Amino acid sequence: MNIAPTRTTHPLLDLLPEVAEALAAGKAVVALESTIISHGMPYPRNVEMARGVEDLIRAEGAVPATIAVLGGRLKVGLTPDELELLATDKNVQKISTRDLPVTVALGGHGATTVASTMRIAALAGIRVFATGGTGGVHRGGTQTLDVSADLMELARTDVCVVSAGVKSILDIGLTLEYLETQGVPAITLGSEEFPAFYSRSSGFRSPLSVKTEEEAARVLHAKWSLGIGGGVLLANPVPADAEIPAADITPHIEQALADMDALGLTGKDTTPYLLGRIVEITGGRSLDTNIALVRHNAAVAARVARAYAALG
Ligand code: PSU
Ligand code: MN
Repeated sequence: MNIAPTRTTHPLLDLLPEVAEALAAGKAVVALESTIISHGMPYPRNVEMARGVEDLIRAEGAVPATIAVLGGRLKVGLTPDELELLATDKNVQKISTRDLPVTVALGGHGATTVASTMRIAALAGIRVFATGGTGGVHRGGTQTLDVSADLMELARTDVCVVSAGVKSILDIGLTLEYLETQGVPAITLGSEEFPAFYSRSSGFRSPLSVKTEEEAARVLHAKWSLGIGGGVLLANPVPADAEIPAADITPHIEQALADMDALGLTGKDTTPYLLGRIVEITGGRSLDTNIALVRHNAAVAARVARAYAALG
């Protein structure tokens, strides 16, 4: 198999041939982020998850494109060795939009967050992106101003992000308010309630909802046809058989937040710490849930991408 990267229109972009061919033919492509691999899950479950999700997207009739920065190049589609490097190399930094120009300029490696993955996906012409959870307004965000750059990117970059909603390590209500202000549709698939990542229920009504992936694709088409720039957050509740009910996960989240405060962590280190701590506290149960919901999001994203491609 020839897996040498193909350079497309943007001089910093390297696309795997599978991705380049699909994009040239107008076929469905689903972008995937890499911070979830390097900073979101422990080895080797992280790389198994990454490979499994790619296979699932292919089985749904779309082409996966896992995104990262390697040697300062924007990689759209990764080889098995590149996935392994992201999963194991402790020098790979978590890079958001702020960090992207530095990593490119200095020729470094970086695992991309939702925000920076959206940017690179948009440069490559990919409109649909699957992840686990997006960032949001952190608890206490009105004081700390810790608001994930994922929300700014949703406001300005034309990509649909499929996620399992917003974790209650964040302030879900403020996150939904922020998205409304920025004109970002937060749409839940198949439910009137906005989901809370580990749990199907958050206690917040979803601002908008659709019943099918086909309807979601029509929303994307309508939004961008109207000239309304920016992204769409498509929330996909965790499958019922994999969820951790809100009553069970809430005390564990509180514990993880208290442990984080005791350590004095702030900024970009908070989300990776909290995810890892919750895996420890739950004895691995949250990791099983995390993997199940990412897989579910990938399947949904593949179907949205196919429906969107069919709209022309
Ligand atoms: N939520 C998860 N898993 C993750 C992340 C969020 O359940 O891996 C990662 C994503 O890459 C997301 C980033 O874009 O954390 C948000 O970090 P911050 O809050 O620092 O913007
Ligand atoms: Mn932050």
